[in-house]
Amino acid sequence: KVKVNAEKSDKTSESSQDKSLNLLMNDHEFICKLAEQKSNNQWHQFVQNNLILKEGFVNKRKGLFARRRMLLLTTGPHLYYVDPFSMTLKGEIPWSNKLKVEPKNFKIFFVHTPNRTYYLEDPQGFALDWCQTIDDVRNHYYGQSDNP
Ligand code: 4IP
Repeated sequence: KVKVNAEKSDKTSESSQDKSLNLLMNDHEFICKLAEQKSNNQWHQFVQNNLILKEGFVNKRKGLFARRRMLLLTTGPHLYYVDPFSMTLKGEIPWSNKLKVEPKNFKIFFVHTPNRTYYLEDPQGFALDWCQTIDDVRNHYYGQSDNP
């Protein structure tokens, strides 16, 4: 079983906000959220029983073309991407302490990894939100020491 954090939070879980990241949860909250995800979230099948922290459609550009993908940021951490038409897992952006995000504008953001930069577009214009959340996850798992 995956545990996000041993720290206990006094906050009761307010599941209203989808956007803000709450990695500090106790075991009970974690188990409840995972159970809920398992029964209600169609993307659960792709995330190896990890908890989805943020999900959303993006256009992932490679070469000339962009492909529409469901991007799933989960505990682990992982960044999975799924083809929503064929409902198949297409890949994963490899995580390490070297992973860095860079917002270009409200729609476009880059995820830099040692071997590749992923060009992503959030057509709804929440690129900054993606960057912030990925950064939070990065700091949670790897600390802030590698930040310039
Ligand atoms: C594909 O282009 C898709 O963009 C793939 O993305 C991508 O793989 C391929 O790059 C790229 O050639 P076409 O669909 O136009 O052929 P996806 O896997 O999301 O479908 P990744 O996963 O690596 O971005 P290569 O170099 O990985 O094959």
